[in-house]
Amino acid sequence: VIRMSPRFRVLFAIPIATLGLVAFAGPAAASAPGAAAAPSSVSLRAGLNDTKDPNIAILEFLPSSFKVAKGTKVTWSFAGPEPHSVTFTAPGQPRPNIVTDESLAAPMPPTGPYDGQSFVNSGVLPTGESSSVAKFSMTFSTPGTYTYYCVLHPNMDGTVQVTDDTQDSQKQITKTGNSQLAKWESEGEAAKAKLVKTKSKPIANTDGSTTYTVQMGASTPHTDVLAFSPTPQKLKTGDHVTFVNNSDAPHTASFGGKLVPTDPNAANVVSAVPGASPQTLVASTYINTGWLLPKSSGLPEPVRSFTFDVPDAGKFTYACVLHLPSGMAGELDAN
Ligand SMILES: [Cu+2]
Repeated sequence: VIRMSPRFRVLFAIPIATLGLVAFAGPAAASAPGAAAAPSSVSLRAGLNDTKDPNIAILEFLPSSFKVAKGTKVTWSFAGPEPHSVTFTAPGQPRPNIVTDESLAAPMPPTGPYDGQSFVNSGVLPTGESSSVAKFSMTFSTPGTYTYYCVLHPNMDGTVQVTDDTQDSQKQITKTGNSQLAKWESEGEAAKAKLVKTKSKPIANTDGSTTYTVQMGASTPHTDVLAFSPTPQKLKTGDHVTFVNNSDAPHTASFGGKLVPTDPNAANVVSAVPGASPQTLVASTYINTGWLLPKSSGLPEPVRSFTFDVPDAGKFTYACVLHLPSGMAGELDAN
């Protein structure tokens, strides 16, 4: 046993105490054992369209859930073209839907770090025909689990888990988001392949004309296919084409080429123009189904359908105003 004299103990004590003070006051003290150093910001995607086929909109946050430490800035990017929102409701508040509340298109950002007690909304992004990626950021102040959703796609929801000090790395968030994206893209591509093979079901009428059916889009649990099923090949003067919405999204079939409005919420897009089904097509005239609501609305098929009579030979182009940015359009060629 080596005994130190009282004088030596004092000499040793000074540097150790000094080191201890430095360590306590320095940045090392912030890392408790086992806690990863918290990055100050993370980002993820709020849906996007399939990079190989813009007709396929992925209706999921990528990833659908992640974990952050309080104080971390979270940024959602909206590449579109199908728009989405990041929307948090206050405790007990029902989820408002843009079909019944148009004001949800506008942003209502948090006034400071978010504690889960108020309504917060990114608004619908990206806006207009902008091709740039829109962003929305917020910081969480209070540990807990917060769910959020998209006001346009009520089944599209995500979860943020806020902790005191642990969180997923940006690398983990990106990796999980990418693997979910690949899965949902395959799901959407299979549904698109099926939609483009859908026959137009010709029905022979007693007057010698034929009525064909065109399906408006298709839906899977995680995607919307924003395309029409193939238009009839043998369409003749006097025939009829019935558009029917059996998908989970609202759609329109709007004829008139450049006369078709681009704002989905315009009164002459929401309502049928010039009136209820059936309507006779007139070249270079705006004729619109109005919003045909999704199958999930519970409305019977005739209410989700609209018939056009084809009076003349010619080409009649049509588009869905709600999904123009995703390329939802078609053409009737009558002989
Ligand atoms: Cu549509």
